[in-house]
Amino acid sequence: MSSRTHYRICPLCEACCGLEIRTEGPQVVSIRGAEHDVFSRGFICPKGASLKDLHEDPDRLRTPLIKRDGQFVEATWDEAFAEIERRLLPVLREHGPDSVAAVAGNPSAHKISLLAYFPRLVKALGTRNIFSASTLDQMPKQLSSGLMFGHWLSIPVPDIERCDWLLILGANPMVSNGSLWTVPDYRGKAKAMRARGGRITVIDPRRNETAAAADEHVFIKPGGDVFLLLGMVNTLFSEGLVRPGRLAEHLNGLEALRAAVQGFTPEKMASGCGIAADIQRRLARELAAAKAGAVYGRIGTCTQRHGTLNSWLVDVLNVLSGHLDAPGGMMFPKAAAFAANTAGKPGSGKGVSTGRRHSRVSGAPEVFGEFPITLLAEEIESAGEGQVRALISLAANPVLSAPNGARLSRALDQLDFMLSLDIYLNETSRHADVILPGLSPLEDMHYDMAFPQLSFRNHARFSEPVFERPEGQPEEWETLLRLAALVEGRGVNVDVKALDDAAIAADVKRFAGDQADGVMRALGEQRGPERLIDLALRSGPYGDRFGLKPEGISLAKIKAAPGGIDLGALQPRIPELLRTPSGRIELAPPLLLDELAQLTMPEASDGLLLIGRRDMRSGNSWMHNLPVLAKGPQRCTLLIHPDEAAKRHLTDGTMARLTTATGSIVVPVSLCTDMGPGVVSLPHGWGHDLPGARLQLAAQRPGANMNELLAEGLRDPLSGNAVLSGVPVEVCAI
Ligand SMILES: Nc1nc2c(c(=O)[nH]1)N[C@H]1C(S)=C(S)[C@@H](COP(=O)(O)OP(=O)(O)OC[C@H]3O[C@@H](n4cnc5c(=O)[nH]c(N)nc54)[C@H](O)[C@@H]3O)O[C@H]1N2
Ligand SMILES: Nc1nc2c(c(=O)[nH]1)N[C@H]1C(S)=C(S)[C@@H](COP(=O)(O)OP(=O)(O)OC[C@H]3O[C@@H](n4cnc5c(=O)[nH]c(N)nc54)[C@H](O)[C@@H]3O)O[C@H]1N2
Ligand code: SF4
Ligand SMILES: [Mo]
Repeated sequence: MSSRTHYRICPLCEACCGLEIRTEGPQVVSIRGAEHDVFSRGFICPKGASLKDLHEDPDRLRTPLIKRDGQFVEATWDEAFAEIERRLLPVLREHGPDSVAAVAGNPSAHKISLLAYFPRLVKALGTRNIFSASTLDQMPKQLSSGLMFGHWLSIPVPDIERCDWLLILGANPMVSNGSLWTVPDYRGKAKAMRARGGRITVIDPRRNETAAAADEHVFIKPGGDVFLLLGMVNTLFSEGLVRPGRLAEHLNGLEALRAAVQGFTPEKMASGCGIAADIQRRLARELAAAKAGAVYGRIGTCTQRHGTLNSWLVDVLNVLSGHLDAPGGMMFPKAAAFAANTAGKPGSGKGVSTGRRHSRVSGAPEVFGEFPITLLAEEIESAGEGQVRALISLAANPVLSAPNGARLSRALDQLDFMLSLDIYLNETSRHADVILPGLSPLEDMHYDMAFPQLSFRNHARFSEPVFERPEGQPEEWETLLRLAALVEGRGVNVDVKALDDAAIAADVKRFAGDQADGVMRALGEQRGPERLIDLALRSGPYGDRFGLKPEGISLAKIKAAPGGIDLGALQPRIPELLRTPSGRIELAPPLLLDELAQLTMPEASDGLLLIGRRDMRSGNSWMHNLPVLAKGPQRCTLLIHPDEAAKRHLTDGTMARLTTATGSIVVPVSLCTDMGPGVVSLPHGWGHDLPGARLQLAAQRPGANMNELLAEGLRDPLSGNAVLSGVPVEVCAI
């Protein structure tokens, strides 16, 4: 059999590593980091190697499933589409567009087929009921970035290769491999930074793996970041350390900010964050004094009541200390394609707004076109005009990933119709009436739309499918276009190629105006996402402008470059990047100042607070069926300090019952001296013992679902993001 070596970008997390995959015929022989990848340079984590197991997983769906009399049966694609037409269209016709909700999960950000074509389905549906994993994750950062810089994805990242002082809050890149920061081999880069004399400080309620490899770790009370950050901003003002440097002429609201933070002295903030005033002051002074300093906050700072305030204050610190948009500080990537902050007129724009509409039951504002995913259950349960009666779930598993999965599970059973686009019959898709499978990543081409906008260095990389896809199985973009046509009433027998041609022609017209015909010709025989990528690259900031700039890039050039094209270190982008109406950085958006004015200090409590954690051999809820990842010790355990355990007669390995007002679960205990005072930790994404799912390996060690403990009513009111951390919990022996 013929041996071949392939280059494949890993779609399993935000690090986007280039992999070298050796195959013999239809078999994967080995997977390792691709040394020649210009961006990841050979890095790989255990999950990258699991692509073989994912490809071969007997439980991975390869044909559509239709539920008949409560049982899933295999079906052809035509039968599945006929069933969707028969069941979904009457709901739409009788109850209108809002009666069909759509929910998108994490993998939809990692697949161009999904990210580029899901919006076409949403547009065809015309529904306002859009939900996604974004409101379990980064919506606060998107909102604060939108308000400050003018676009939801203008998010700065640490320029780690030139940084000499880095403050990390609520992130664990040693394990997560980075988030809203595409940084393969964080470990190596952090080591190199410290070897050049740089200093890394981690603020976290647990001494996590990133803290263990840093210079300093400071425990914080879960949910307390807003107080620490205010104490630091206050210090910069009160000690005359505000030196925005080059950015001074691009700022709005400096005086309003100064006035707004005046009362928040480190002394007053200490009880809120559990960090002494002198430490808050020292951190602010170190940041101000750093030659190349950066403050980076991630999911731990977002999944809190004050997630948006935290996300804002992190960048306020970066601006005031002169480290935003400066080499070695927090910088804005310039992606080769698909970045809104490289399109349109540079320097100003429409900015962002929220609350253009409100959710029907709770009245929560829309943010970035979505409602909070924690409101999905009530929108299904509550009768009346606009009730959600059908759901399309795209690569999402909210039964495990969203708070109060038990309630959502019950709600899903009330739907008139549910369609899942998923590769597994799992805790969420078991509720569907029809499941349409996607391809194995090894059967799919890959270009990251989102993550080059968040990368530590600019680059453009593409990978071809490793294997041909099975006969008759569509790519997911084809499925999505076909569904869009179906809900538009065009029936099931549409010409997908013609739909794709029509869609791209509209894009090309917008970009090229009366040159559109020439551009269409230049795009040639390409179809689907590849044609989109070529158009975006060639019309993008490094593009060849279809021949006007012959030295520029195109998809063909990237394909021809082994390991992709390096586009250099990050460069300063302000003011060009800004899309605020004022053309300035908005330091004091009224929405945020109003929220700040209502801030109250938390009440002291002596109970335990629950936080989350991630594991290197896991990826949210869906990688627990892969042998290479599932082996080894039990991962769904409660980390608890030995002192707290002793008070409850718990010892290592015994079972504990965890109880909140929402639910109760039982998990094994793991004693751990790295926990902050009164803090316990559980990972999310477990609980694979629900009836009807088909995950044979995962079911052998199902773990328990942390989200059964979390309340769906707790949110950051500005962004709609769920509170997933710092939740009071009772722990007792059973
Ligand atoms: N308590 C707690 N809860 C959390 C978090 C936390 O820290 N604590 N983290 C939150 C975060 S950050 C996130 S992003 C969410 C994730 O929430 P979700 O996106 O809902 O969950 P995932 O576990 O990523 O599930 C992805 C789904 O996509 C399917 N899938 C995988 N690949 C493909 C594909 O190629 N095509 C299709 N069609 N389907 C595919 C999988 O089978 C699975 O059903 O979880 C959140 N939930
Ligand atoms: N191996 C692995 N990698 C992953 C994932 C996975 O499931 N497994 N999931 C991927 C996804 S979807 C995402 S979004 C990213 C997330 O990537 P990261 O943002 O790096 O997320 P975590 O590893 O959960 O680290 C969050 C940290 O926040 C801390 N924390 C909790 N509450 C608070 C608080 O109130 N304040 C502060 N300051 N810290 C707090 C936790 O103790 C934890 O150390 O990871 C991605 N990568
Ligand atoms: S770090 Fe992320 S992108 Fe890299 S191999 Fe692991 S899972 Fe894949
Ligand atoms: Mo996430």
